[in-house]
Amino acid sequence: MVISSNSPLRISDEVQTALDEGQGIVALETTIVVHGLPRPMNLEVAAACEQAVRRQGSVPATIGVLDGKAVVGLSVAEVERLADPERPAVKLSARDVGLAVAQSRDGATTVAGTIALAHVAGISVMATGGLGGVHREASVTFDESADLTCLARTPVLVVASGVKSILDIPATLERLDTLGVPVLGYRTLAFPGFYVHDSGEPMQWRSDDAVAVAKGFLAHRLFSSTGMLLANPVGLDKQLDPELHERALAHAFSVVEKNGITGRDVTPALLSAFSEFTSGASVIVNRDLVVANASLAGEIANALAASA
Ligand code: PSU
Ligand code: MN
Repeated sequence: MVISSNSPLRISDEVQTALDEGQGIVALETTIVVHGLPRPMNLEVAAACEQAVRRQGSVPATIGVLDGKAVVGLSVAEVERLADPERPAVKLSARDVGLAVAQSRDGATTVAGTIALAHVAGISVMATGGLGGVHREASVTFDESADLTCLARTPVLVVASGVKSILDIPATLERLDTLGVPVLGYRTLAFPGFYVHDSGEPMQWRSDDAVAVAKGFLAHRLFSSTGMLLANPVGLDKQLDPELHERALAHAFSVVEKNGITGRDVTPALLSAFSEFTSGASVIVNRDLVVANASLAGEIANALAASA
């Protein structure tokens, strides 16, 4: 794709070269950096993810909206600028990207926003920590992340450690089923619970190495236009103690209820109560799993490039 200099989409030179040469490329989101993790760990995680992708021989493409451009391949300095608390960047799902560009806003892209832009640029693999999903009170609020419907219309493979346990995990899996998005377990048939290795929900499919995942994704694309979720659990040695996880969850829900927190404030409140209750251990788990997912995505992108 030829993008003129005044195009609303900017692809970095490194990513453009990788596209031209058919190298493996991994898209990385910025919402997790700007809104999902505390400073200064957020910037460390962003850098570690890029490094993990490079170590697998692929090229990272960190995505966001900066100075009125949708950028595929933000530099380290640009990610820092996006995460600067002095310049609040808005959270951009797929539907928001165009308006953010038109109104010259800075924005961090969610999984949905990131895969939408990745696909436009010609990138088919993305890594993140947790996919958005169906919220527990969704039968009343209709709160379901646009990550799910976006994945249903965007042929990108997303590597994630399932969805956070503050969400309704069985309902999220049901929605992925309805939407025709396959869920493939990496070396497991137990759907991961983000902080914990096993959410208790089963999956139907597994692959045990990057080449098998790449083969599965390529075959899927012959028969379907949806994306795919690769569920890569946090290592057993790195997970949050499942018993502590259960107690932290109960605590976080009680804090939200006691304080009458509702709507968009619920998720941040739950996560901060969770982090406080686990003395920061939940944030460390979050860091470790995101970097592991970036590494696996790098390996898969490499395998896809080799089979092209
Ligand atoms: N899950 C996490 N950490 C995150 C997110 C999800 O464990 O930071 C972010 C991702 O960017 C995801 C987004 O795409 O939240 C989903 O937000 P919403 O539910 O508003 O669609
Ligand atoms: Mn929502």
